[in-house]
Amino acid sequence: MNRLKIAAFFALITFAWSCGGTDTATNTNKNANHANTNGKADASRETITIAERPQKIKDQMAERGQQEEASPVLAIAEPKANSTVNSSTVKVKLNLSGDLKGYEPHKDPQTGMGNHIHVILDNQPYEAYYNLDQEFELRNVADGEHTIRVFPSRPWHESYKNEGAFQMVKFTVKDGGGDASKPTTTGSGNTMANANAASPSEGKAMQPSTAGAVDASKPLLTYSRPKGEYKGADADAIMLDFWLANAKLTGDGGEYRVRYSIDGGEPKFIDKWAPIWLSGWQAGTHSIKLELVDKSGNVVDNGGYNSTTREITITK
Ligand SMILES: [Cu+2]
Repeated sequence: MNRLKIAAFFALITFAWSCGGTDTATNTNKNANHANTNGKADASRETITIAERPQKIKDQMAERGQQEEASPVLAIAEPKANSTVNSSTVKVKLNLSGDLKGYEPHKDPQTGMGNHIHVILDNQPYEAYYNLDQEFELRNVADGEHTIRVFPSRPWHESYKNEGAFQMVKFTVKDGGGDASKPTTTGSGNTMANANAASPSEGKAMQPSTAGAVDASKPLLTYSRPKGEYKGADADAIMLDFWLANAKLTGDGGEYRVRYSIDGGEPKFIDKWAPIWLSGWQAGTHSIKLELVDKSGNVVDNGGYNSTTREITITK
């Protein structure tokens, strides 16, 4: 009993000391740009905390009404599962069904926003697909095995999480003639994957783009957000969102946890499948690591997809 008390006492001291240390650091650097010379944020000098869903998003949800209750279901018509594509240009065709309640992918020309589908080649950052009537192409896809993952998203990039929303196919590009020195692009010319990029841009493509040994029936965490560049008020609270297949988190009655770490800082856990918003970001480049772990904290292996690190840029 005495031992326990002593241990508790020391734990308290350590806690108080570490809190004090954090406070001092925060106060000292309150108005400083915490990005160091290479533009990377320093985890020890920033305090990122969970924030409420921004009012702007709550307002948009209220405006959308019924659409929030939609259950959009996707099917990947092309590329066909386990097919071989003899071209470096891979056409993606999707069919949308389900209880849509007015949900329709569409980009508002005024705001540049709208419902859209997140399309993910291998474990690269997603590409937004707004108009399902228009073809969507992945160009310069390298020879080898690949995966495509898709799920419907809201204008603020929060995914729909209903049954059937998420789909994944494996396919192979063979003798496609892709140029490995050039990036993989979408039909609109956006970079999808670039194994040879000297530095990542827009949080995209840092790893060579090939599929891992992914098993569609095993627990699979799909990183979705954050992505790219955040400016001004958009950086006040940044959404972290993901898709979870074949796994339930502990808070949802399951046995898995989602672990995240910002800028290599202290790991935190998400135990309910829902987006979180994080505030306290400093200007500069930040890394976000997102992992699916078991109760003991071990990453659940599934072709390497269950541990993903992304970079985002914040401009104030
Ligand atoms: Cu999006």
